[in-house]
Amino acid sequence: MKNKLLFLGPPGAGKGTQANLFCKKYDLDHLSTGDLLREEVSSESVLGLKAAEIMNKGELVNDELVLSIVEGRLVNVKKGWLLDGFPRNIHQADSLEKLLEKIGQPLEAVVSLQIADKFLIQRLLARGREDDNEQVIINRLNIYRDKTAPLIALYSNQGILQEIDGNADIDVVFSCIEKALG
Ligand code: B4P
Repeated sequence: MKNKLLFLGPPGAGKGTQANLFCKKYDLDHLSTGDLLREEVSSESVLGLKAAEIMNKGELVNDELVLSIVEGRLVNVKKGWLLDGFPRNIHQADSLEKLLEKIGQPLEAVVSLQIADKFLIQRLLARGREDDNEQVIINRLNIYRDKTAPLIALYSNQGILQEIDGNADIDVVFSCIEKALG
């Protein structure tokens, strides 16, 4: 099973849900920039307060902050890893490539979870996190299309992209991912 992974997808596609299941079963280090940022927010640090304001508008947090969080974790990693929600734009993807080159652990596969907007909006409204209201969700979807979706072509050109239908039951999506990465 491949164990240097990245899960990509629009907000609510199930990246976090699937990454949790996958890391538990295959004992990987789960690196979710969303979770790490939310931890920073709960600590009420200066950076956390700044991040909260941006996240609650559905925008992307400053690249340098996110990169320093990821770098701090990846340089110490002792097992396989899964990046969830990072990179989210081309600049983050370039920086990731340099970092992985430095630590000699190239990305082995990228899972792109695909699902129509109407299902995403229903899921996120049902989840009801602070950044899950309709106006903010629409902003997050627009930013995804503009900044993050171009990464699909980037990884497809590198021959490491696996496209998975995210509009199915959680265990069905999970089996499809396992099959694609096996
Ligand atoms: P994230 O924490 O990454 O969250 P997300 O994209 O909204 O959700 P995800 O796709 O993980 O969905 P989930 O599994 O939870 O980002 C939040 C914010 O952090 C961003 O807007 C941004 O501000 C900031 N941020 C994060 N990373 C950043 C970066 N690299 N750079 C800059 N800023 C960054 O699933 C959603 C819901 O659907 C859940 O309730 C789940 O139970 C349900 N669900 C999942 N799979 C399902 C299925 N198959 N069927 C039915 N329901 C399902």
